[in-house]
Amino acid sequence: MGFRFAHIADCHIGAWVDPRMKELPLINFERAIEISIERNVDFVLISGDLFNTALPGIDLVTRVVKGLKALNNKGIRVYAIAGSHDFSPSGKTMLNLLEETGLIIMPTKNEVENDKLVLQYIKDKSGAKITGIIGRRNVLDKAYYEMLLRERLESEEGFKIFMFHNAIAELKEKGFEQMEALPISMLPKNQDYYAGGHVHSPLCKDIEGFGRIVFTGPLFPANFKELEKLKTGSFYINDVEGKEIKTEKIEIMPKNIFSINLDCNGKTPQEVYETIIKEINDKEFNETILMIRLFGELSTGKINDIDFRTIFEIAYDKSAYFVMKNTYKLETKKSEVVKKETNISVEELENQIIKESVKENEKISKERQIEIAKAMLQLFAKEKHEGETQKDFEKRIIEEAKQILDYE
Ligand SMILES: [Mn+2]
Repeated sequence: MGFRFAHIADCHIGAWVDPRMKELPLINFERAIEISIERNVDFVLISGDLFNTALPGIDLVTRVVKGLKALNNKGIRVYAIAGSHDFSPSGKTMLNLLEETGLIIMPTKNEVENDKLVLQYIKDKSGAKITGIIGRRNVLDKAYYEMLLRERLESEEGFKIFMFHNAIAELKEKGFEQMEALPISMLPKNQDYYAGGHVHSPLCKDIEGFGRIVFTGPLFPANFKELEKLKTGSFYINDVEGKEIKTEKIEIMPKNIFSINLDCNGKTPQEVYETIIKEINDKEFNETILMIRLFGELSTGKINDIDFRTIFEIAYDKSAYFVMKNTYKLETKKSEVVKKETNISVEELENQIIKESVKENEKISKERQIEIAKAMLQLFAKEKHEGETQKDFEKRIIEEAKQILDYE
């Protein structure tokens, strides 16, 4: 008598800002649920980062609840742990609310006995035993692993699943060198399935003495770089017979992707513009996300001299679903200013760029220019209040801008 379960992680619902992109992680979440129901899974695991933030918008929560309810109606259990993203600094998470409603079960209940963290397995109706440790930002969860009474989990009988949300040092792939990670020795040994989250790259590996370790990859890529690299969202479905697990990766992507990767070294903004136009002119972009990445050093002019507005207009006329550009690695000829150091905070970087950009001016002192620039940056980061109309919001921002500029 076997059973089947789905393993999902890193849905990052709410990660994209634009409404059209924001919709895609939701579509993939709903699709993963649909597939899980079609495939008659006994239960679903969600290994952290269901939401991108601790307090996601009501519309997002509603859609997620609807999906969970569909599973519930079919008698499919959902086991979820919180990840580094769906946790506020004070330890609050929307998952607590979902648990209260009975839509999810959090298999992370624990006790501290003689300074040791004791976890209990929850026994699912299928017979699987499930436990886990939540993920925290900045690997704060490492402390839990340090306290963990591993022997208790290692000696338990039956088919055991350990859910976690952290990277494993020995399994880090290229490109993840910077990511903090736990040494594998901190995990309890002798589990059948390690349902991982946190690493946004799919991986399935059997490790001697441990068991099958699976990272699902994001259910929908959470940013430009991930979308460019992975081109799809993914999750896993597992068939279990005794101690045998058949693991199947499922890829889901609601849109096509078309990438333009252009070396702009020695090109003028006009030449860059013309090259992109040539690339897109003979194409249609139905249901396609157009991704434009520019890199290298322009021979003249500024990045903003590239006529992106027309490029975007043409692409949307060719019915692109969404167009995005990335000029992070594009430099202008004289831009010592933007030779970014990676180890400084955003604020420090802003201050540095502002300082290097202000020029001597008869009317306004350098200090005053810096003060204005900083105040303006803060002002433009402000968001609309709950219930405030666009018009009132604009008025408020303009008024505050006038105050900053001392403008009557
Ligand atoms: Mn994540």
